[in-house]
Amino acid sequence: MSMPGADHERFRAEHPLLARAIDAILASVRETAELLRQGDSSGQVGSVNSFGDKQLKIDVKADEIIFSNLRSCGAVVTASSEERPDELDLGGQGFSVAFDPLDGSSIVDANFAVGAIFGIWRGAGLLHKTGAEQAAAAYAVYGPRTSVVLARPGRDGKLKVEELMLTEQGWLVCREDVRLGEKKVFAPANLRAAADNKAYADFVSACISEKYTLRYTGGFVPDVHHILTKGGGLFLNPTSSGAPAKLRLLYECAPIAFIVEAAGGASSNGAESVLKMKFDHLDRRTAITLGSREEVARSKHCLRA
Ligand code: P6P
Repeated sequence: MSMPGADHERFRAEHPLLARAIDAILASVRETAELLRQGDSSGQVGSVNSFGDKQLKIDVKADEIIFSNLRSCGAVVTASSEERPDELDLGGQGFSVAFDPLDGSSIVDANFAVGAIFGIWRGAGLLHKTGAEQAAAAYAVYGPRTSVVLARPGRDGKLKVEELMLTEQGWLVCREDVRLGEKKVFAPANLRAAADNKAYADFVSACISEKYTLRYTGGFVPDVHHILTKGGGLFLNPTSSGAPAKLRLLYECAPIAFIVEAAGGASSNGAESVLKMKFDHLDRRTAITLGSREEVARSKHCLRA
């Protein structure tokens, strides 16, 4: 089940190992979508991952599916997941992969759309790298449809952002060139931080008085996908002393910011693009605002109380 079409054939010829890693991700997304449809995996397994998050059966199964496909594709040297953060040697050659196998598992039982997030770096090892060094990044949205948004090297060496849709005929390209506009939509995550982060509370009030459209589900991936699908907007996750950073830099923010910036948007940790932040440890978390460039510029001051 590989990437479709003539442009992908050229990409495969120019980047054979990267194409194999991406095919392994597409195969994993297809299997995970099937698992979610079966619906028998949302119960808790009673364990927690090394970050202390309760694990659902679906978290563990999705994690196993991805490691298995990355190992068998032969193009992955090491991989690390939010569920098993120690970098595992997968015996391949070419790339290292970091992933969140199922982001938003806390809303699976409410039957909300959830996602998976993948970052791909050249060479072995992820520690002390930055998001800017990614070779490619992808996220999957498991909603009424299953789709993958992928940022990868394009024809002229620039990054291309495209959307693939899973159909009965396999993966089809449904958007050739995903670009961000400046739509007035906002997705305020970690809203409890507004209780002791006045700048955040004031920013949300300003969005309301300026008649922004609120679109927030509690799932990082579908909330960002809405921004990339509807022509722009802003996802923000500020923090405060009472509501510290929840999103992880390596497994969530860096791959998503790579895709958003490749689509003409911006990201910020309040001071600089999150793609400049080093993975000085694999569990590093960060406040983040990302989306349309102007919206990121006007919101980044409220990221830290
Ligand atoms: P809050 C889901 O558990 C998640 O990690 C992200 O997908 C989402 O953006 C965030 O948590 C939601 O956090 O505090 O707004 O519920």
